[in-house]
Amino acid sequence: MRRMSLALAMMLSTVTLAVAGETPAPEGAKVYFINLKDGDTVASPVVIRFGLTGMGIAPVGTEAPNTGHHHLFVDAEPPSGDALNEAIPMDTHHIHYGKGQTEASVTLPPGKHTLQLVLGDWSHVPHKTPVMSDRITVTVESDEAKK
Ligand SMILES: [Cu+2]
Repeated sequence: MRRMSLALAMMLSTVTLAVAGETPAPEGAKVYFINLKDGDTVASPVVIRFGLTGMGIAPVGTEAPNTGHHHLFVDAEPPSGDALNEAIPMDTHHIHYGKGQTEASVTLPPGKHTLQLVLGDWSHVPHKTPVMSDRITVTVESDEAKK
């Protein structure tokens, strides 16, 4: 009995591994910034609206075809290599919108920042054809400039 459940557990974990990084994205799916473009100057906190065409939004843990949730990369390199098959890190440079949010108010320190949207699947892994926006640079004005 014990042996059987171990075998079952191993089988399940193999299945989970095989699924990671394998979620397909439909051809032509695009994620983009609705209200920001490269070179914009913004005030912090900045409301960022996330656009998605060709796919739908689903919260974390909901596995449905052609869906995912948004991730905002702040001053972070685009995912490449092994990272494309792994869950997107969760830290100040990689913000997850796992409830299915399509906009967020983001606080950024003054100065130049790069922003990029990356769609992740139900387990935070980029899709098999990664769905990523252009990486844009925005300048956050200082408090002085706002006066
Ligand atoms: Cu995520």
